[in-house]
Amino acid sequence: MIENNIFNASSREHFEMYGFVRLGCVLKEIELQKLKQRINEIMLGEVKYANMLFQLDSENGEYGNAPAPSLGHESRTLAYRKIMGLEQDPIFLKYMQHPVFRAITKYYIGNEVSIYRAMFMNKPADRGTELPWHQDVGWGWGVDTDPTITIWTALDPATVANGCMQIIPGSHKHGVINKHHWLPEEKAADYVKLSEVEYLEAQSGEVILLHNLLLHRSGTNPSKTPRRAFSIAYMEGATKMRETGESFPMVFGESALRP
Ligand SMILES: O=C(O)CCC(=O)C(=O)O
Repeated sequence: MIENNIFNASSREHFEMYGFVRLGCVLKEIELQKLKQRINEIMLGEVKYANMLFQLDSENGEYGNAPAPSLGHESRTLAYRKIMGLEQDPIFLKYMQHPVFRAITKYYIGNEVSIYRAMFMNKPADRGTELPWHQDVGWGWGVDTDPTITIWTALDPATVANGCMQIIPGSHKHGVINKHHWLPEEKAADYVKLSEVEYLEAQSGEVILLHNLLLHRSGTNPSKTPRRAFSIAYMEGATKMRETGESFPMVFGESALRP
């Protein structure tokens, strides 16, 4: 197994115990700037890919009011809430295939690794949409395995003021609470104690490994600075959509995409 000073025995122990671990920054500042520049070019329609999904924020910040995502770029704005399909972009794909992420996915998944999603998650300045407490459950995603690994990277500093992620450390140990993803209202008091909520503030470029069953949420962004992030859900290469049998883009292994 590849050891490095970021993903090592002590980070694995922390991840297994708490359902998350901070891995620091794996990119040089100049490479981080390229990711930030590229996501802005994609939001502004200066770089286009046919199969990317774009979603705007909800008007009132409520999750249920967020508009449905549209396929392909529609409007020139830095206020997108979510963009999926970033593996189509060579700069993002190269980042997704970083050697540290290869070591992590090899350890927890194996040689052949696909992605459920390569997702830009944004809380635009003075906007943002509430994301309620949830786990990222394979059943809810419609896939035939239970993916466990998400690698989340802050592209801007994530703070309490601009809607950083909130988590319940150790909550992955409950297993699947609701196979449909969301923490049901009637169960919230059992699983979310305010004293246990941790605000996952992060520096620009900081990478956090998350267990998919870790309860997490995030709020809106009333501040004047955006909170951009990039989230990659890795899974076994053989994973398929339950209903259609469709498979997913490979990022590691024999038939991995190349930037
Ligand atoms: O970035 C956020 O606020 C939440 C992201 C998330 O839910 C995820 O990456 O699974």
